[in-house]
Amino acid sequence: MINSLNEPTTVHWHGLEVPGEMDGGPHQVIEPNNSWEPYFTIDQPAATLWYHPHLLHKTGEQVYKGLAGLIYIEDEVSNELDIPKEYGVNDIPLIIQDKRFTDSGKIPYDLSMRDLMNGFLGDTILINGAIKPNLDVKKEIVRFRLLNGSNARSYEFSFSNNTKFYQIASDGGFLEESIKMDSIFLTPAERAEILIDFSNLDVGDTVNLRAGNYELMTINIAENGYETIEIPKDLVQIDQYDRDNVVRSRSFIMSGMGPMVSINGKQMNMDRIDETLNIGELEEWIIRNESSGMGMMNATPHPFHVHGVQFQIIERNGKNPPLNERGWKDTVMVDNGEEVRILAKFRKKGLFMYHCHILEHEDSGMMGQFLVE
Ligand SMILES: [Cu+2]
Repeated sequence: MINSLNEPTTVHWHGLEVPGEMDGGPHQVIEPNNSWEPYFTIDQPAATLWYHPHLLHKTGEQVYKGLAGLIYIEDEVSNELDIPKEYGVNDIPLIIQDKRFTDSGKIPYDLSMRDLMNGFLGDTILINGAIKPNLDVKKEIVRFRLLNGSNARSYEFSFSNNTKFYQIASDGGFLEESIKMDSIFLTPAERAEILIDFSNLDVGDTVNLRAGNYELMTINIAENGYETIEIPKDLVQIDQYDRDNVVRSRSFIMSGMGPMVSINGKQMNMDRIDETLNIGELEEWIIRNESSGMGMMNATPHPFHVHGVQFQIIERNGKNPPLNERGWKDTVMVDNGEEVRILAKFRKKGLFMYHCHILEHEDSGMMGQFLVE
């Protein structure tokens, strides 16, 4: 990684299970005109991951200005699944980010008090850097890999004409079964792979991808497809963690507002290790959002991200998580007043971060460090 910027940066592999010193967190600073040569072995299932900077107090600005992209992991399982795989043709990445443009087309990152409270919310939503693009597809099943790469905005994605789709993967890989959906909600940093069947439409038809009522992209059924495949029901086998095997439980309470956001009453300190845990032990993390506890009206949901691991959600507010949250996850939305329980087994040693993925909250200090040894 060569840093040609005139400021320091880092490159974090979001969702990858790699040793702490290869993670690209706030400790792996690349100074201007310097380089960083991380090396690691990929040993996790096929997934759609991403990379972005993780410089202390500067992540929001650097991601906002454009330092982000997708990483695909493929394996025997993904190669053998009967799903679309042709990049850019029927296997299409969709990175969604919101911006605020000036009249001259610049995107200054100037935070108001409101931005510090809610996170930076743009007024224009981009897909792969384009405003309301058109996409030509064939009359066939198409796979979209969605990344909410926004600093703070969450989206409820759906398609026009009440078009249904099937979610086949979450943050860290394929779900056990495809799940029929009307819409999907993604908070910042969350990913989803979906399949949508255009084979029942006619050439010349259009379908819109929406976020709420906002039309994001027009999909044109431009030509006939070549082959008909069925959307598979069964996808992969996931070894479900057993709660009886939990060695240790920890609580993470997210609270505070704006510049005062904290986890367990603490703000990020590079010189303080907040949690120490043992490699290979199954842990239960109980994550609560108590930001609204002060009676604030506009408290926000906090997407909680853990580095160096893919985890399983076992409970959302005392209930089983929804079907599409039963696969591998590295980021979980925790709404106001919610409690989410996850099970995680850490397989790599080193120092890692956990934090809110609203980047203005992270930059304000809503982050902590854990050491796996
Ligand atoms: Cu937050």
